[in-house]
Amino acid sequence: MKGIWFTEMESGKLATSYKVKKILHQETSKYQTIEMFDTEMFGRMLVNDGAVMTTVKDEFVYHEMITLPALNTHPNPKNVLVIGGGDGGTIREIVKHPRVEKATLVEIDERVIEVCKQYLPETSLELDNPKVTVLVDDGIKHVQEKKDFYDVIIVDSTDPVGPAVGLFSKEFYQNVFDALKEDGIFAAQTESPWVYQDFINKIFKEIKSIFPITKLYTAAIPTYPTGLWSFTMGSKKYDPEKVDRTQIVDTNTRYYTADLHYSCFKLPRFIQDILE
Ligand code: AG3
Repeated sequence: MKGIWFTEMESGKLATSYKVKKILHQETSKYQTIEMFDTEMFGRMLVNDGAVMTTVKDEFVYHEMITLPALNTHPNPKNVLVIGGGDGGTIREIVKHPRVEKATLVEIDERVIEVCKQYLPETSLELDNPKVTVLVDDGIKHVQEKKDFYDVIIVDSTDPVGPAVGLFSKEFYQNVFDALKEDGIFAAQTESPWVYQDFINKIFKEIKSIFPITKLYTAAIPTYPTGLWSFTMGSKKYDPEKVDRTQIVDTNTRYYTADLHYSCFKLPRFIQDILE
């Protein structure tokens, strides 16, 4: 294949390649390698430690789906926390929501924020919004220190290897539970059901042992390995599938809709089986 290609390797077993128009940035931060490519198929692409984090063309799917099912399930999501997500896409969707008053981003790697402010204005544009506080800090520590504080917590992490491992542990989920108010909701990205069956089974059970209402949902994301992605929601009080339709706000989305709010929880049988 001619020209420059970037290949993401998944578990040493699957390779997905993208034709690169231009290498815009490459560095090694304190935590990881950070690369920005301009790709032919998906536009500018952020890659951390060799894994695609987000691209201009398909980022809306992930950022709408990691935030809006939880935000629209909560009747009053005033105070929202995002752990990870230094590109700002998750924050952008949150501040669009009319019931949100304050959003806090806790990102461990300052360089991700800076590189995205320079090369990904599409996702990072709301990081300077007056409703938003950006903290360069460890999200694990942050939730340990907060009690009964947030309405919604979104964990926008990378894969469960390297710096993000602690964001997929039972202790962490318990701290998230305690950092939420009595009717709080948590949502996290939980990887591909084609690759991470045992992992999804384990963390789903852990979250379920802590949160009274625990649900997995999926979205189709072309630039994450296998293209099918899962998210897990843990809720103390509100059931996302029983939300009154009038509570679902139309925030000018491109993937999420009120119908999809309910249908994303309807799982194919092989995914239901993973959760058993
Ligand atoms: N969230 C990354 C999800 C995991 C992608 N995994 C992979 N490509 N192997 C990135 C942050 C987006 N705001």
